[in-house]
Amino acid sequence: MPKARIAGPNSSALYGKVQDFLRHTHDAGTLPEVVTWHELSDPASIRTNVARYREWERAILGGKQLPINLNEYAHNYHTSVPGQMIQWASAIEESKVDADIAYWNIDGNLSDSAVQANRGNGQWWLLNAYGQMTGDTVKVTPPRPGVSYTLQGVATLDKPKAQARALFGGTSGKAGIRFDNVDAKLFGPTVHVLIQEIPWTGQIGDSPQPDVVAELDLRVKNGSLTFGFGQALPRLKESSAYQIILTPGRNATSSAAPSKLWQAAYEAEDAAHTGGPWRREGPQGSPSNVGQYYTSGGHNVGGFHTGSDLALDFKVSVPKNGTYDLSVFANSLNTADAVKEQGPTNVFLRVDGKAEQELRLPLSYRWLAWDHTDAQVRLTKGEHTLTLAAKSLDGARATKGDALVDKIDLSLANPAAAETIYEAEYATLKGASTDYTRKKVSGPGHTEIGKNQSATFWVYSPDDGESTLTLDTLGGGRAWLDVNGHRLTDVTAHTKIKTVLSGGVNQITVTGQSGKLRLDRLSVTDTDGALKPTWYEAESARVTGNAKITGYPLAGGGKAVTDIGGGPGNANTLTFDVTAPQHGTYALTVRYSNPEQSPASHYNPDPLARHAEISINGAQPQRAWFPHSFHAGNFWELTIPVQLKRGANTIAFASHELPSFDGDSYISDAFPDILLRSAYAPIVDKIAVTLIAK
Ligand SMILES: [Ca+2]
Ligand SMILES: [Ca+2]
Repeated sequence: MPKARIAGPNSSALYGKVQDFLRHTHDAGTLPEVVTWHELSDPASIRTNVARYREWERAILGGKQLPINLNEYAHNYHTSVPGQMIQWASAIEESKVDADIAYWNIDGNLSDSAVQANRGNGQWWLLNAYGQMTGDTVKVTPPRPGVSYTLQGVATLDKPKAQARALFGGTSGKAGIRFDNVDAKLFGPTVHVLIQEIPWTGQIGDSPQPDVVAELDLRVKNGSLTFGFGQALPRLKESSAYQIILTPGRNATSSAAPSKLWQAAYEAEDAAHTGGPWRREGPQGSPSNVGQYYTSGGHNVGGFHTGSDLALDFKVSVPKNGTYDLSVFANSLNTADAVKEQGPTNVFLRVDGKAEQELRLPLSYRWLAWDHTDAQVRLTKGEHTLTLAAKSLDGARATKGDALVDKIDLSLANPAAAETIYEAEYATLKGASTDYTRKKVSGPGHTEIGKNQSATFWVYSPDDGESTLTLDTLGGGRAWLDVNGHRLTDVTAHTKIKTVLSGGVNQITVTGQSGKLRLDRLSVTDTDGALKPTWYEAESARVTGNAKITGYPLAGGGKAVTDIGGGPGNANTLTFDVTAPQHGTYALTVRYSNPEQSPASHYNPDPLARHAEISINGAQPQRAWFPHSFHAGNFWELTIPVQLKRGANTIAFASHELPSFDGDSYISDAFPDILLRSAYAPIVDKIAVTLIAK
């Protein structure tokens, strides 16, 4: 490999011996091109260790500086938590090094960023916001420079784009954020401000797009702008990260309403309880126990177990009548004896001893890796008791499994924010430019998109299904609209289109065709009724070979199809006969489960993705990957676009072990006793076929 890029010494910490390594490789002419070590420490240590290494480099290499890559950083206490990860990002950015999050848990999830099928947690959205910072970094002065587990941040100024951005977090309560030397020539006397929160949604809990905290215009005073959290703005949360975007405000309008009218969190460990067993567990992850997972309030409650009669009573107080969103942060180990049989552990939710609902608490690959189960409760203004119980009110039903509860989040969505606004001037721009000179635009301005230039939006959908996309333009050109790589329509003037989005994260791109399209914004509303899915149960489809129908309580119709796939050349398939009203592109939504899991290594649990070869009308199959769902009886949805013809079509699922890189050897021949690649498609409950857009 004559052009291989060499990195080293890749030690588990920055040992003093790295000086000997530098001396030797310098003298021998074998210096690596990139110097690497792990920072399995704390954010502040990055700053001091990089400075220490640069001292050695100055002494040994003279003027020469090697790029540094810290190729493992952060622990279970930090990963997934925006308020923690921003502190690492701040130290990495300030030290001007590259770094990679350590792989402590499952593979294929971008080091604890991706969750379920096609979804992201708070860390995913933090990294997405960080990745959208452009221009130059500017100096950030935190209240306690270089001290871990305090308020830290990263800030940038992009002059051609006329945007400044700051990402910060790591503390709770009151804090002031001040921007100094705000360039009057660039921003004008009035600056437009968007403030967002990126909350923690659990290690493996789905997160929507960042919440809007406020959108406003502010006059610059003596070159500065100040934001008072815990004063005019809400108090900071230790587990959240925050973003402030500044743009010129001369012609701005504030179109985005705050996402939530009210919110509060209640710790399970503080809730009253009756029955049992009841266990208050912790302290869990903390700065002195970084190997353990981050847990809200440091503690959780155990005891929702088969045979238990535990009930937790949360006393809540709400400001007005309404339908509130409730998130129960909970966890159970998928391989635990009590959990294995049923999958998700069921508990009963009550409001003031009434209005009972059954909830399914989430599964995980390890105890304490939190996720959330969501529900809605109707509450009148004032105090209420929300109860989580192991027994139903009539005593006829009971918890089966074993689950831990960390906290509940209660919030009231703002009806004015039902439409999510993505301003084009904040989008990821390729070649396109921002403009703030037009009056009566949404937000501070618009984006000009010329031929082959683009603006990309990262759009959240709560589920796989219909949304309405509205593009507001000021004319001037023509562009293509692509959703998840699929070309939907072209855009000139105001464009409204209903389309199927994937549950979780969607990439929506507007690419210039001709002229210069002035794009103001994209707005997205979760709608239904126009693009109706047609569902087909797998147990009613055709199975061949060893593929068979198996009973699962949470499957549609109580049944799903297993054992699709197997050895090379197998004929174990599942084929649906579907009818399409017209020729075109359809969203194929697969409700599936995937229980494929290798025994854990010394610390990595090893769930495996499964793949299906999906053939439409007998054509060359397209391959789709289905992440592990922690249990055969735990079903998720995943959507892929397919082409169907008018009338009768077949959609066939097959699978087999994929060969190694050489194209013809199989890892199962080399290691017959260790499961390394799945030979199976997921367990298929049912599929939906929906016209992709209208
Ligand atoms: Ca807790
Ligand atoms: Ca705009």
